Amino acid sequence: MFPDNFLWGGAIAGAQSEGAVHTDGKGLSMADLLPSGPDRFKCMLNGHYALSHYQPDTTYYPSHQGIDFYHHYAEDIAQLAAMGAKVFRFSITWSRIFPEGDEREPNEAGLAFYADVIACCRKYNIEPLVTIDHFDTPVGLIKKYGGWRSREMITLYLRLCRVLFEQFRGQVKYWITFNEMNMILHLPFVGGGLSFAPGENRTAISYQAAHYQLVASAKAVALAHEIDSQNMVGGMLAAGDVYPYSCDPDDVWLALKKNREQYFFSDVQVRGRYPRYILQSLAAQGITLDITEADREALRTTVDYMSLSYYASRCVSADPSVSAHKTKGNAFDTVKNPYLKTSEWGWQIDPEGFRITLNTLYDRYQLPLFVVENGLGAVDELTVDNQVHDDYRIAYHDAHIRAMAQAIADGVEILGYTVWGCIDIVSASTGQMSKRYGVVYVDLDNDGHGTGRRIRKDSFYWYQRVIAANGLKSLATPE
Ligand code: BGP
Repeated sequence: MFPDNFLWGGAIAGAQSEGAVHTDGKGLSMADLLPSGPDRFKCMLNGHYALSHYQPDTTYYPSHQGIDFYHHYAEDIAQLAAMGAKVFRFSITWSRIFPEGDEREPNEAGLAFYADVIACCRKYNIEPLVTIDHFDTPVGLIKKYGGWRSREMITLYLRLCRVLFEQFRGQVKYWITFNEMNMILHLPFVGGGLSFAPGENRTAISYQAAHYQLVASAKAVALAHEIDSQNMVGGMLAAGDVYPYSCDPDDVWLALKKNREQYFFSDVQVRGRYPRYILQSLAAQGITLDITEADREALRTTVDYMSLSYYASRCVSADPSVSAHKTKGNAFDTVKNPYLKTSEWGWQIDPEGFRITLNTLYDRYQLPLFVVENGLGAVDELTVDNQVHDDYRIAYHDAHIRAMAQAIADGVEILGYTVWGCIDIVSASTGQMSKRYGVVYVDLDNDGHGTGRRIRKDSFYWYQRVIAANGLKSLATPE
């Protein structure tokens, strides 16, 4: 069913967990500009607005405190060790290492923090899986260079990579260059620190920024291999196949185009060159990217594996009367699929879609996959005797692990599975703590109030059994 060395574990991101927003020399990151409440999405969509409305004295910014992982990492990793985790995915907050983003020398206190986190993982024989950039471009780089619209970002990103690869040589083997690189097309400020002036061509600037990230990612892979041949570097997609709403060829063609929008990123990272469909599509829009011969040479260094987040499949229709009925799914809109239920936040729940997506990606690349995000954001109730009976989350993961087992039986190679938000953290899209993903509850509310206590949910003990049985228990109903 699952390979003996299958890496079961959990995942978090720095900007959603660390807090310590100014501690030990850390600079501001894009995520620190996102308030909770109704203004959050407006800030995610408009970087100028986020920067001009940043009011830390009067507004609550969830990333500023997170779940204070910065001071609780030892306790939190011990929880994961008790659960039997084999791998722990976390991200480097860029502005903790380079506060403004373009310093020549790194902030030693920031490096020391991650050295402690990694040593803690190693102490428990937990494999660190490190995301180098997870939606937290330093504000200094946004203000000075316009984020990833500037080619200069490649040099600055590689300066960060070199420091990390050298500092953690032999202690970290698994790396991810950019979290959900395709997100830059949907949330350019979140994915690339991009803001746009009136009249600017957002598509052209977003694809140019994506190009710079693709070049930076490929150069990071080459650098990682040069510094330590044991390094395994992955790209990452916010994945989830897009279904045609009907067998109408117009729907099927639209679904193919929508899938290409996400697979463009993994096509370049796995095949080492631009697919013709994207060059034709950009040319048809009058867009010519700044791609040098040196860029093309750099892109020929390809990733060692492809990682993905999977929350749900999506659906498209060419019929406006059908496509008007939408629901949410991560940052993507989707036509509501009448065959699927949704979470309390409207995200569709489709374990079969997980099996389909894994097969599609593996058929496309014949490269090992790593599922680095999967989970259910849900409202959890803490009982008076400090229990969380999250059968709904157990059912979600049981169905998705079952689908992953089927994908492996179909022939798909999967390196591991890290449940998203393994410890309750701040939701990226809503800033809420109440949208909980964890198998460990954190006693904080949407305003950051609470004891911060960590409490194991029923799903913690269920997942512990799944890991101990290397997945076999996932096919059993929870005891
Ligand atoms: C992905 C991000 C994660 C995480 C996840 C869940 O896009 O990589 O950082 O946030 O979405 O989304 P949310 O936290 O908005 O519920």
